[in-house]
Amino acid sequence: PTAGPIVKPLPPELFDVHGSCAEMRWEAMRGVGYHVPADRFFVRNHTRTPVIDAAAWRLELHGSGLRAPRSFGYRELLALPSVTRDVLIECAGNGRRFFTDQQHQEVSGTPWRLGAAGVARWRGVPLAAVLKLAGITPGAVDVMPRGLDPCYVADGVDHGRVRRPIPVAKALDDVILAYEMNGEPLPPDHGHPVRLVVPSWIGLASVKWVGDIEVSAEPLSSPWTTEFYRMLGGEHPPGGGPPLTVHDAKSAFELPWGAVLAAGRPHVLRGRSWSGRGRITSVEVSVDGGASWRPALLHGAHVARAWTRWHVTWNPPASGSYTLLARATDETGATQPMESPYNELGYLFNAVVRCPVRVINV
Ligand code: MTE
Ligand code: MO
Repeated sequence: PTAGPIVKPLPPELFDVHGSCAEMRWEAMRGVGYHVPADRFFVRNHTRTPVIDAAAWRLELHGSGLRAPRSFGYRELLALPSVTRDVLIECAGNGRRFFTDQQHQEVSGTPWRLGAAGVARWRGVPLAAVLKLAGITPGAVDVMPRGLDPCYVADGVDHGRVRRPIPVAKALDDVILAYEMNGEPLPPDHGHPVRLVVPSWIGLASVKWVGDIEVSAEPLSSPWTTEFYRMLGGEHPPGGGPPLTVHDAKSAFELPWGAVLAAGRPHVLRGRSWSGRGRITSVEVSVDGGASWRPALLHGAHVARAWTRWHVTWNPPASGSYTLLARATDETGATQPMESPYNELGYLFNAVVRCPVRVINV
């Protein structure tokens, strides 16, 4: 047990706290490199961070899609061949607040701005390797990891431990059972001792504090595929759209919300863009609320599964209020729209965000 739902310190200049979750303030990325340091990475907890003894921990694999049950200890996992990859994790609700603030639509859930996303360098064992060692059968269809954090109770209903099936094709593709974040053992808040990292998919798929994995020859479901994390209401089919998988392109400036800048001198506006659908191919910035756009300079554009950094230079001509916009296009040709489709739970907001800036004479 810990004092609060999150273990690490949450200084107000780095985080906005929403109940058991903490959002990164984007100005925290100014002067920081490509990766978000663990002490600045956003935290999305359904309940609270459990503190788990790695030496006593085991990962249990079981179910009708395995020849026999099999378990792995922490040391055993660390002794297997590892991979190290830069992967972005983003909450499906990132940007939710803009359904309300920009589109005047009522949605429920954590009111994130854009700070529920981050890239870290994850090291671990490919889930495919562990599934093969465990004797996954050709008939396996779904793989369901489950966390060791407390059961999730909402409105008096106990939904059990956080868990959600991944189709076997994705599980065997690029999923990692990660035990290191940015070269250090996973910190408690990010899944110590071991978590899944499921590239390009909504953050929920990346189950933290994983304790067991069910491998099944029958399709699996959980409240996280039947009730939550699907598009409900608005133009969506009755009962909701399919369970959410990949996230669309988004962009953020490395500025405080409501930044104040000096007039009459050039400013380098930096930001980052990402998409679960592939590489970012271009980013455009508007400093006049969308009347005109100009290309941002991308820094090393060829990154899948993570983000692309960019900048433009802006010399604000006069004092006053400005709205800065950034919109990215990914390799599928999809560009961030000016409006995001409404859904009651406020998932997958990916419209262009109107970023307020005040320019003053100094
Ligand atoms: N795993 C468990 N066991 N419990 C959780 O509450 N939250 C999920 C996912 N994995 C969660 C979990 C959600 S919704 C997100 S967005 C990511 O973890 C956030 O990962 P982070 O807290 O490391 O940023
Ligand atoms: Mo999430």
